[in-house]
Amino acid sequence: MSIKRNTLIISLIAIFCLLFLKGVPTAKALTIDELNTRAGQLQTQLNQLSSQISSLQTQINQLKADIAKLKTEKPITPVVPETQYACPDIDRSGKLDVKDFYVISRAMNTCKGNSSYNSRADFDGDGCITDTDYNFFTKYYGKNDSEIPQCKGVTTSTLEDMEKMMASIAETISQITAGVQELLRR
Ligand SMILES: [Ca+2]
Repeated sequence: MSIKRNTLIISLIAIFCLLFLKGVPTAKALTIDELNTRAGQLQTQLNQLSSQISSLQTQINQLKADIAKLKTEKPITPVVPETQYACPDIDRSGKLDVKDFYVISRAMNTCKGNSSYNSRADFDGDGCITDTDYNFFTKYYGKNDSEIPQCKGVTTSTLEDMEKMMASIAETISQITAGVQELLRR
């Protein structure tokens, strides 16, 4: 009785399994042509990806080069139009003369931080006294401030300035005199 029962149960399970398997759709086998088409599509996608990767690699290399360049180069300062240059009459005497020439000559090829740098000779304000400043200076050399657009509205030395300068010179002379007297006492 028990064996018959078991056999019945196993048979039922087997029937269910067969029915179930029959109901599951099996993957349809692809034809050679379909496989070829799919392989072609994959190849195209692969080529596109390779192209994109290559393009990205180029951009990354360019960025790396730009970063390396920025690290080695001096900070980029915006180019100031000549109309915004400072008045080249360095000592504000009212004329571009040999005294101004002397000042810019001494400061040539120096930058901020250098003891010979003179901000008054840095007409374009880029932090260095370069050929740009010198060429601008020579363009107006010998002219009066009234003929130089960049000097319009710039006050020339006043009597007050002269007095200050004289006072400064007098102070320096008295310091030197004191120093000499100190040396003579020893
Ligand atoms: Ca400059």
